[in-house]
Amino acid sequence: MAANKGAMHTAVVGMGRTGISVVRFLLANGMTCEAFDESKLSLPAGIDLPLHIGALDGVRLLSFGRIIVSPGINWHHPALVSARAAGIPVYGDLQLFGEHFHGDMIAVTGTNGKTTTVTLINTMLDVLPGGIEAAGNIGKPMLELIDTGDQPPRVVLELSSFQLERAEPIHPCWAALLNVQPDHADMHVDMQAYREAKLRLFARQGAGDKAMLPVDAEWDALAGELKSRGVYVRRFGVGSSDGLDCGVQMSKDGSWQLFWHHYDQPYTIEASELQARGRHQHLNLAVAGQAAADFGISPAVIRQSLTSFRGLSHRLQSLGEVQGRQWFNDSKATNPDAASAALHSFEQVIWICGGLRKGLDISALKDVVAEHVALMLVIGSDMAAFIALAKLAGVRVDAVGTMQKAVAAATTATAGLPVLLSPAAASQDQFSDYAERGRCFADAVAALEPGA
Ligand code: UMA
Repeated sequence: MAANKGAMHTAVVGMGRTGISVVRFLLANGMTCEAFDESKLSLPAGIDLPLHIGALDGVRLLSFGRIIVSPGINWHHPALVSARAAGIPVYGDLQLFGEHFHGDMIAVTGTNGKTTTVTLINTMLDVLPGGIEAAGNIGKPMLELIDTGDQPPRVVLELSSFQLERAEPIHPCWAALLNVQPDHADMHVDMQAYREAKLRLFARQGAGDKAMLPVDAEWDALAGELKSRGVYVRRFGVGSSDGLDCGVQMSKDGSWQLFWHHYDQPYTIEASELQARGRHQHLNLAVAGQAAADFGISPAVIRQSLTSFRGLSHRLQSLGEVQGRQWFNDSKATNPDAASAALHSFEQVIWICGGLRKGLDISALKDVVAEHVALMLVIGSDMAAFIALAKLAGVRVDAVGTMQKAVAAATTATAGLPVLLSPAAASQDQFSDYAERGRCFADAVAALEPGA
């Protein structure tokens, strides 16, 4: 039974990074709360409040004035559904942030590429007076930026569909949608619901704001609607700098350049000057470059940032040459489209894949696997689907099970071929998260005899 039934006595559900930041924010602002989590854990030192461990108790939750839910807890959890039905406000940390933050908000969503884009925007806009802070799905809970009362003048938020679905729409002055590709089928009712959650990013934009959308026709209607509200709409993709705001332009001789616009003037970077690998990465770079230009960052600073960027850890990250072949860690590829983008970056590759499929259909990878994969080494729990994919694509497969066995098996495969870990699946069946999975891969590669 809740000890305090004040109107704004809050139940904070989920005690991971988000939940802890919510509790700290509420306590710092003189509000009372109690903590809930379905896993056995304890609260960090210095946080003293009732902690309820175990399956969420829908009846107990009804005694609170509001419920703040972490992004990783299913929005359709029966306890949350019944609380909403009873008229109790239920929302996530983004709503609290939107209500309390007063500076400029830049926000990026999309299935893939968010962290790279946000990291680059954060780096480039840091030269502005007062700098900038990055938060959200990138790993730093957004309320940590404002729980002391001091606020940065501007923030760049990486927002997941989970964060967007459980908050009243926020109002970013600059917002980008990078892509919407199948993911999180275990958490959203269907693909439409997933897409709608992402589009909430633009719901409050109006005159004076900027929105960045892919050039694909499926986004034309949204672009038209935003323009009718006075939003300045930018489009990115692969095409000409005459028709697009930023992206990658192909020349007749087969060379290509990355481009963005500073006012009406196009600026380009030759492919050979870039260190980041993969077309999907280059588009993220272009979007970040355009964001920086829109905030007045000079072309020289943008050029320097984009050409020196080598990619983030676990995102098509080169581990160098060991035993006569290149090794690439793309552990962050937790869905089929992310893995597809990585596979397209190689002619032929030994592909380490598998994990938790999150209810997604991976058979659509058939063509890219048939064209770019010489051998599939499958790890993790959802093996059957990956073995079926190998059969569909007509590619040799070995269900090795663990990362160590996958790395060992890769060393005995066709000489010289690069090895790519790009799982197309989540990691939590064998690891705490994608980063631990990537580190496990890197450690196994580092443990190989260098020249054997
Ligand atoms: N929990 C329950 N019941 C559940 C699920 C979780 O009680 O059904 C509890 C867990 O026991 C745990 C806590 O909830 O104690 C974890 O909450 P959480 O999963 O929301 O994790 P946080 O640590 O708060 O991290 C969240 C984001 N996690 C998810 O969206 C799953 C982090 O994104 C984000 O960096 C962080 O907030 C700060 O904003 C991670 C992520 O995987 C990187 N995001 C997904 C992705 O990128 O694909 C969307």
